[in-house]
Amino acid sequence: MPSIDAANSTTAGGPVVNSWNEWDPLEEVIVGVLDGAATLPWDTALDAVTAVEHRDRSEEYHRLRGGRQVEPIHVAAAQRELDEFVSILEGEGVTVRRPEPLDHAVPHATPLWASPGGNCQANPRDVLIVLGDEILEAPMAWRSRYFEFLAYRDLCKDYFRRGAKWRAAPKPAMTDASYDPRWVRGEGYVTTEVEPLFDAADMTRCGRDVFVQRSHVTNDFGIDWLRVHYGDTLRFHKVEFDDYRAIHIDATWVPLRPGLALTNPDRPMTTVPEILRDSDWTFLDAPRSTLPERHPQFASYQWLSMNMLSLGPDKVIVEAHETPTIEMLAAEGIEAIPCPFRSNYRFGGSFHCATVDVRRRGGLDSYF
Ligand code: ABU
Repeated sequence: MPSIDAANSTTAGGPVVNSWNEWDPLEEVIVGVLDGAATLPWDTALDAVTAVEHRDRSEEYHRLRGGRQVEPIHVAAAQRELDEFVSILEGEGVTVRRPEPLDHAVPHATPLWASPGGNCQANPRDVLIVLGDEILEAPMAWRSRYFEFLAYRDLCKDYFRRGAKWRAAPKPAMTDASYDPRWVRGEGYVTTEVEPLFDAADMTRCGRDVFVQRSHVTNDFGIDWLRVHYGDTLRFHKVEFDDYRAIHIDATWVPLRPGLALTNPDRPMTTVPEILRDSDWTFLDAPRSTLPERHPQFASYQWLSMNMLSLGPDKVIVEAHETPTIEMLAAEGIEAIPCPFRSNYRFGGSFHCATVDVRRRGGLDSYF
């Protein structure tokens, strides 16, 4: 193993892990993989984030297929898109790293619970977040996602050996006490407060200020844990939105550069931190998606049009069919590189979900 001091450098001589916000120029990124993906098993936690429009159909599908390998026909189209996404990134000079695929189509269990299977490693954003020069593994909140961190362990070990800080939040017990049996759709959250829970994708970073969504997968205990562990450097602001199936902030509130964020017109912010009330930022409602309303998962996927990846403050990768979004970005002086990605939505997200920005060129700053 190389010594930490000997290896703590990039080609440019800076830190190997460095990312303070969502928009600084991107140098290195982890992109998820589809190999080993399984269909999520049905449980209360999945029910809570399922759109009411297709809840019954989803329950039937996940009860039947949950824990089994995703059908190859669904993987093939998504893989072509993912390959194109990677070649765009590499063409832009970004170093792309990939996780080690795990087989999720196997029973998952601890001494406290069992699940028919796992999920996938298509969405590293949910599991890992870079806060400055540190990689943090999120505790997660679903039993099906409990072991997903293992897919990223080789990468984390490599970054650590090369000088990065690496921390894992406490692994939750995820007993029945973590899920509210009296939870009712549209009223509160399915996760309780017995232990810290969060998915990394409920955070969005704006330098010293990090906004964290209280959602069905992130609880107040989890937000408190973040405040205690990073409070010397970062300020964590709890946000909530009018979204009965809230999970992850990256199709709801998307900062694009200092002073400009995209907002979701269907999900107004209901818990607004002081720092946003007095800010001079511009909040632009994202255009509606061009995804056809007849799409069987329209209610779940329509806002993935907002789930873009910034290559820099004036360049983003956007889903190729989203012309209104591309035009809106152009009007703001932001170049949108189009890439088809809709076949990847069934794995849970779009470009932001499918990545973790490991290194961006830039340092810690305050933008509010
Ligand atoms: N991370 C995916 C979020 C999807 C949504 O909020 O609609």
